[in-house]
Amino acid sequence: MIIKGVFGKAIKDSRNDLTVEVTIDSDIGKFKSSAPNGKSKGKYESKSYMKSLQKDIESLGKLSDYFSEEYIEKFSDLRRIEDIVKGHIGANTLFAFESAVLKALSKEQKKEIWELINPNAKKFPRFVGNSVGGGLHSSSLKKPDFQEFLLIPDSKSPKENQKINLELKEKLRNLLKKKDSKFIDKKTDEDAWMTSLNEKEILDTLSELKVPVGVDIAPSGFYQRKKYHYKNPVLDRTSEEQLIYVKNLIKNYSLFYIEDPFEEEDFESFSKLLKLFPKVLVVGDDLTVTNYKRFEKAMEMKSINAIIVKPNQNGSLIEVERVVKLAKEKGIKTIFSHRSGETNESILADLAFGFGADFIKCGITGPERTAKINRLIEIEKSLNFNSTK
Ligand code: 2PG
Ligand code: MG
Repeated sequence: MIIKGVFGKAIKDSRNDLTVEVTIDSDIGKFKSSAPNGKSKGKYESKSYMKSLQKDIESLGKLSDYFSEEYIEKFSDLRRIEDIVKGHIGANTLFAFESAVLKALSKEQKKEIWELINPNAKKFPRFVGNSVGGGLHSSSLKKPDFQEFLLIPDSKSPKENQKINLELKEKLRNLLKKKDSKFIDKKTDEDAWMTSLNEKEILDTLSELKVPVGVDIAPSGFYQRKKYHYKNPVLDRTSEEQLIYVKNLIKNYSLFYIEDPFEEEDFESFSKLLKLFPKVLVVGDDLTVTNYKRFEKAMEMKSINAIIVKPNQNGSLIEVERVVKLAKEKGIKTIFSHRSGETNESILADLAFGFGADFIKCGITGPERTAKINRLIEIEKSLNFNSTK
């Protein structure tokens, strides 16, 4: 496949913020893809745009001619594109560009996108569904300080996983209505329930659902000057106090999964927690930012046993592949994840399935979230269909 031209365009994401859409013109037609946008971003994430979205779009235009020299035929050829654009565009633009290239290859070779990564992929990721939210993702005045409360049903089937999550999320609406006098059916950025309850009250409620649960604390949004500043109720915690608090939550609520329990520099506290709870998933997101070097450091320090993989945190799908490879070598679970500002792009599902992700973190409802979920269900259907043929 030969790329004849590349064009960028600004489009709106689910939060109404601008994000980038990239179209490639190739010898077999036009293909486009878009990138999501984070709000609670890690300090060490790759820059979404080199200087600005507009400048990235201009840079793509200027580079357009260079790609026609390259014949692209497999996933690893993305590296040649990266060599050309390095230093000229940011992570969001690169991710959208590479996704569009994969779509073109998939069409040309009559293969699914996931097959370009691993034609023998079989395992479906288990769902980590965001059901209730707070922190930077909630516009409510009174809200939980933790960013996400996650439902993690134990099923190997995407269809079944989604059915369970939808039922549980509906049940949760009624439970929250009873407990939260301010509950008004409003949703967070990721289409999870907004509430004025605090994290303990929410975890009490979730325990009634009898399903494995997790939290994404995402404390980078409320950690300043060496303290965690809680607002609901108002209380400051030092790192030591945060560790004790998290320990108690894991014990009292039998948490299955805990993402970013500490701020993004604190590899040590992650290690202490993992040592105490080797069976709980201690997950790095802002800590590791899908970056190979940060991940290596987390490995040296024994800080995590699971890692969030957000392709646009890095931009390069070649680097994403390296991160996933390292995770597999080290027995670290991978969680492919959406961002809070999403588009209708569904490629995350193909990447998660192709790379053999253990989990996929996504919202449960809303068009941008269900685009990914439905794509996984579609892959499941196609494989079942082929195996019964
Ligand atoms: C997170 C993400 C996605 P954001 O912290 O895990 O849920 O949030 O996209 O805002 O960084
Ligand atoms: Mg996170």
